[in-house]
Amino acid sequence: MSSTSVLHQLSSISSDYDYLFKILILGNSGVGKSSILLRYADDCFSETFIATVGVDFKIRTVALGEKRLKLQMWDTAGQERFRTIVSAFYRNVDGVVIVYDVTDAESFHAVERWLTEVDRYGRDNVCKLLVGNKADLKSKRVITYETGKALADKLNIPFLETSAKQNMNVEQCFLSMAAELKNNADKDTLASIQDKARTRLRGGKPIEPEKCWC
Ligand SMILES: Nc1nc2c(ncn2[C@@H]2O[C@H](COP(=O)(O)OP(=O)(O)OP(=O)(O)O)[C@@H](O)[C@H]2O)c(=O)[nH]1
Ligand SMILES: [Mg+2]
Repeated sequence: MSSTSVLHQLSSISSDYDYLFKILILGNSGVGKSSILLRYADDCFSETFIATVGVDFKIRTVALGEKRLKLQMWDTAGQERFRTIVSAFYRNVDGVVIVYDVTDAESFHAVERWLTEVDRYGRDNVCKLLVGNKADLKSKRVITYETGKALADKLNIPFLETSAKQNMNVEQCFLSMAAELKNNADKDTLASIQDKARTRLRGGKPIEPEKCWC
């Protein structure tokens, strides 16, 4: 997050938002990444599966307290043949949502591989969220809530189950990510102000942070 988030905030001055965050949605093909985004951005759902080609994105601005957060959400193709193209989009990402399908064990086992890609191509301190989608398909479920939660706990990342079809937890998914991104950006801004204050020298001695700003 660090400097980029600070820059985001600076560049947003006098624009229609206070924060701008880039969020990448990752996971195997067919887990419902596009459906989750379509539900969140346009409140629609389609049973027809049209695999994403490369990447696509949607924007939504949300209010959090008195601040406006502009979320730039990148929907990626899960198919193997797009892996190289997609990896180019990890750079400068603030948050990633890793999605698996609760009816598809292979998509669940692929979660750690997606996270390895994030670590390899993304920057440090990317916010992460694990999502088990298609929770409405109760009779076809093979990954229990507890199994998903245990993996998230092991990886030390938050976890949600969603249904794009039934509009369950979809809003929550992006709102919780947005809240965490804002928290981190605020911490970064504070740390950067304090750093600047500490490095200003007067008579060879560092000035206490509060004295720099009076
Ligand atoms: N029952 C149910 N079906 C879903 C849900 N979400 C998505 N689907 C279906 O799953 C299929 C795949 O959904 P997509 O959103 O296109 O999957 P994707 O992850 O974007 O796939 P790629 O673009 O190939 O990476 C579609 O037929 C959707 O209708 C859900 O929550 N419940
Ligand atoms: Mg898609």
